[in-house]
Amino acid sequence: MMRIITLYIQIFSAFIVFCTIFSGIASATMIVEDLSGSTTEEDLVNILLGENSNVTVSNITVTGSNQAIGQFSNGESLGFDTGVVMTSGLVSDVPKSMDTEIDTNLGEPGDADLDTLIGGNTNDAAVLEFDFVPEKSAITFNYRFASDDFPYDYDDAFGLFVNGENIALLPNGDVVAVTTIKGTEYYDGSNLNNAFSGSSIVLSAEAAVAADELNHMKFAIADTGDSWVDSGVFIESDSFISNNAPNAPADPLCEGETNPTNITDSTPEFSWNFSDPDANDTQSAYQIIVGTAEDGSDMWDSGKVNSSSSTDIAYGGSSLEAGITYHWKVKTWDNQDSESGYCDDQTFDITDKPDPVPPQIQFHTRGLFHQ
Ligand SMILES: [Ca+2]
Ligand SMILES: [Ca+2]
Ligand SMILES: [Ca+2]
Ligand SMILES: [Ca+2]
Repeated sequence: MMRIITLYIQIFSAFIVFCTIFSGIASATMIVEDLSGSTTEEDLVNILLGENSNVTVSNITVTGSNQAIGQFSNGESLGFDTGVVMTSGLVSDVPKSMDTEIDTNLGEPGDADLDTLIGGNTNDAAVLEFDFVPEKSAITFNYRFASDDFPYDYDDAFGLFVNGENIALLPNGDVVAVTTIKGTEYYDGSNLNNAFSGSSIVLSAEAAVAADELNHMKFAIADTGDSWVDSGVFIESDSFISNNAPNAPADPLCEGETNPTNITDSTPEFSWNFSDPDANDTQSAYQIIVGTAEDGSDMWDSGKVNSSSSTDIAYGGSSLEAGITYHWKVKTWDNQDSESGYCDDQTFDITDKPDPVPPQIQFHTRGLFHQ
């Protein structure tokens, strides 16, 4: 009997520990601070830039309510802990529970660029813009669009205008808005520890810019159709960087040769030279595909392999046969995770293996030797 009571106590204790841990995770409330407090516009931009951004910023301006733009922390559920939050309502509403409908008419005007982008009439726009000089000719950063308007289809939208052109796009090329995200693979309806009923997946924006020259960046979010039921965007801290994608890999070789036709190795090795316009960048990953036709991957697709190696990468696909010309190519990622294009189409041929040396010749030779 005592053993059973002890067991019950152990189970109960474990349950308490579990509940404590679980409630600890669930109750890590997001912390926000809008521009009506001590957070400044410069603080927000510094949060986005981080240390190795290779970007210099000037002329920062905010349009809209100073309660609609701010910074956040404790954002782990989003996939990034800290960053900048902008909303068509109140930043102070964002940490509320998911089932709270956040719904503030700020009485602010919309944004003309967003009107054009979404083909509608926007209201309660929150806009952050600045000039910047990047060291390299490309920029990237990461964000999530979120909204309480997903159940209603009011097409609240987010735009990110670099030199006037919107670069906030879904992977399928659509603009970032309620109706373009809802029902797609880019929608995430899970509880991300904030008031919005749903969000996009983490999205990455990229743009070509003029290196060492003045460029202009404008983040804008707004309600569409009316001013009610708010939307927001979370932009990851330290994610705004200037970087060039690597060039296609140079000097692709198979078994140390260009397009060899006499390969006898059933797992031939590939090599290439990593190439990047940014002098000090290095390879962080590669992907090789091998097929029976140009651009094919029916024999082998290595997938993205996180590795700095670019020599002696052994073939790892289906069995190779003689008499077929195989096509292959490789692409790489740099240390800032930007992706190159594939190298030009390469080929190799497996040759019939030479016949094993017939035993009778050895015997004959030995016989001659003994004469
Ligand atoms: Ca909600
Ligand atoms: Ca709305
Ligand atoms: Ca609103
Ligand atoms: Ca680079």
